[in-house]
Amino acid sequence: MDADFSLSDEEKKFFHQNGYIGPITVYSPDEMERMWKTVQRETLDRSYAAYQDDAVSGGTNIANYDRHLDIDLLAQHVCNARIVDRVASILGPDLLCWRTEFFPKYPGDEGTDWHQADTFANASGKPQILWPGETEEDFGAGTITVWTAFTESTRQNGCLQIIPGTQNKMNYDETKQMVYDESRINSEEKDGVTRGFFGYDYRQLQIDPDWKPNEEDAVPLVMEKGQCVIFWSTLMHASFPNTTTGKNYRMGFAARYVPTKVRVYPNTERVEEYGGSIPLDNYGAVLVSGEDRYGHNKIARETLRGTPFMKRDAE
Ligand SMILES: O=C(O)CCC(=O)C(=O)O
Repeated sequence: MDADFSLSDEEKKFFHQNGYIGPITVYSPDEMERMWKTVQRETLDRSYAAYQDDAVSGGTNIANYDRHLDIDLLAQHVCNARIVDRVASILGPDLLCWRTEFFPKYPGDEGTDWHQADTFANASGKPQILWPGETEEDFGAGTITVWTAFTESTRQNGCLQIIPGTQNKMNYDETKQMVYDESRINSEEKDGVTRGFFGYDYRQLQIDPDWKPNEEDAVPLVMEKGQCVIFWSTLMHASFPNTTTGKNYRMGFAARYVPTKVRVYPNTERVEEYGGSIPLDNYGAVLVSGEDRYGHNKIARETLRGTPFMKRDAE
């Protein structure tokens, strides 16, 4: 029988209290280094990317969404049993990976603003996921994010930070509008730290404009290359700036999961955010485990190069 990487009862308890679990080793550092070298080279070839250059208007990080739909090693990564079994222990066996994103921090890059994401309407102004019963006005669940360190992630090069236990109360209202301004990038100090949200200021979504995150309770997630952390997107999270010089960049790869009952990109043909815009014609959510008994979402059974996604079989 295949190895089972489900969370133990103790780990589930920790997760439910704290909203995260990790770091967890998915790959050895050597394995990760080899994999990242190949993936990095393959990202340069966009001939099969879901969002073609001529369609990705605006030159922003929206262009690095969903490369698991065309790069085999990333397709394998989102279906990796060490990840999927653990996420299934939280969300149940019928699971979709609905989005992936690279999060680079190069030397000199700002940290990421403190934030929580629920429907991911935060930048686009339109909910990207809705759980059963949720509407565009009334929601409250989020996604499970699995953030894997493709390179070593240290305080100096911009590791993630989280505030444990904050996942059940939103401090931000995603129906408010943030204003995109590219000139903001790397130029704003917040409480003595250079931070931003990829051209937005996340504070614009605060429910109480005078509220501040309790940074005294923040935990830095220092990770070896090949380790991941699993957290609710509604957990308060941020990252440090990369204050190193030279070549010490950190590369995070976030894979986002929801149960099949969730509607992904409801009534949406184009996603517009981060100064860019992508059409969803080539988009599909990936069934990484179990069955889709709902039929709410377009499912990608194979990558855009024709490689089947290796779903984890449900018992
Ligand atoms: O890597 C970062 O700095 C931010 C990541 C993040 O916000 C996320 O994965 O949801």
